[in-house]
Amino acid sequence: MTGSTPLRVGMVGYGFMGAAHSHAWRTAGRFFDLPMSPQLTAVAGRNEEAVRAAAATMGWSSVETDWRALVDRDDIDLVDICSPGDTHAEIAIAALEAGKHVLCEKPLANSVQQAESMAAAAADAAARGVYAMCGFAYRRTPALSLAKRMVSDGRLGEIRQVRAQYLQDWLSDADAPLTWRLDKDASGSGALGDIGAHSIDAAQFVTGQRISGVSALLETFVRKRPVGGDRVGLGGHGETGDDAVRGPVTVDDAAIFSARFDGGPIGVFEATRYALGRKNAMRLEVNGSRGSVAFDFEESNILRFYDGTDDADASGFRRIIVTEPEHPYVGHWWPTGHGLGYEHNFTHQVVDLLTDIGAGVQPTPSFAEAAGVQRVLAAVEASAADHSRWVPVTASGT
Ligand code: SOE
Repeated sequence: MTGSTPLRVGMVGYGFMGAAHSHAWRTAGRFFDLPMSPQLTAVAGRNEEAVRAAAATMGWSSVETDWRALVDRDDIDLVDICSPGDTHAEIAIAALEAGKHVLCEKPLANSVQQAESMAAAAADAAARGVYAMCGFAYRRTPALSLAKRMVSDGRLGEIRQVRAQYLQDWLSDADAPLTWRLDKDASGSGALGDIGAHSIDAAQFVTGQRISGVSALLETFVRKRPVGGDRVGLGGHGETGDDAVRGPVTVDDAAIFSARFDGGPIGVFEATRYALGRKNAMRLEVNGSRGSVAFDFEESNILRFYDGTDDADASGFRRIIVTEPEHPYVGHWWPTGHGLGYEHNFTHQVVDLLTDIGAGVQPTPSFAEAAGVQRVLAAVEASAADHSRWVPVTASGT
């Protein structure tokens, strides 16, 4: 039974991620037993008309047009940051100093320096029982959680190789409009930070190992895009007439890097928004001395498992349908065999966050762990800027 103590949430931002998080806050307590009962108390956004409309649609009780007013409110216990990356550090640090728990969308920040100041603020707050977590939601896909469990249980043996791809195609149209995700000042980086960060987190989460060095390539295929035009989902088709104004794309469109992990494995990573036909192919394959697992979010209820100890005449990848009560998170949802989708990861994220806050333990990934992902992102950028030079990922920045 979900506890009756209210947990009053204030969310900053109400775009795609805001909608996903709102759904999670509304849903978590209906399917899982939570220590507190989430209340959708306030949402903040700069455009009053738009934030009011979003509040009505997404179920928030009140609005603020300045995030500072939201952080200052006595009736907010947790601040959920769903705004672009350039806002994360200031909001998160102010909220933690004001004694509010924080959930912050990925990537944690736009630079290692910001990420480290956020991690320092989170460590101070944790000593006072106030917790911060970064939202790498794919960790909570049941199939990826199962993959982690299998690695931890030794089912794969010693991990040797990691293959991680995150493939989308919503920028393939060269006339798709310029949005904040294509502006380095707002987003920090392009495909690398937006989706490559998920792959980095998932690879480190599943293997339990940290990336210790990288060699990288970044590319921007379309350097100018229409400023105006119709936005559809993340992309759309911008204005293309003679008068159409184009602005510069200041981030990478695609990122490729090879990596070493601290326990010995090597890995290859690829992130792109130009892989025509790949819609949300967040893929991870891990090979060990005893077996392999392979995951593709386009078949998110499936985990492929190869057991290298099977008899040779009957060996092959097993297609585990991750819809059973024995699988992570799944038993709280539908009767056996019925699958889950994208939005469930965000619900699981809320469940894990509140469970840990209720128990007085640090939720994961902590800001310190997410700052580690930020250091990998920075190492990739440094390598790509210097002819793919090998760049170590240090504990204190690159
Ligand atoms: C856009 O590439 C995006 O919405 C990411 O920002 C999300 O983190 C990912 O879950 C889906 O794709």
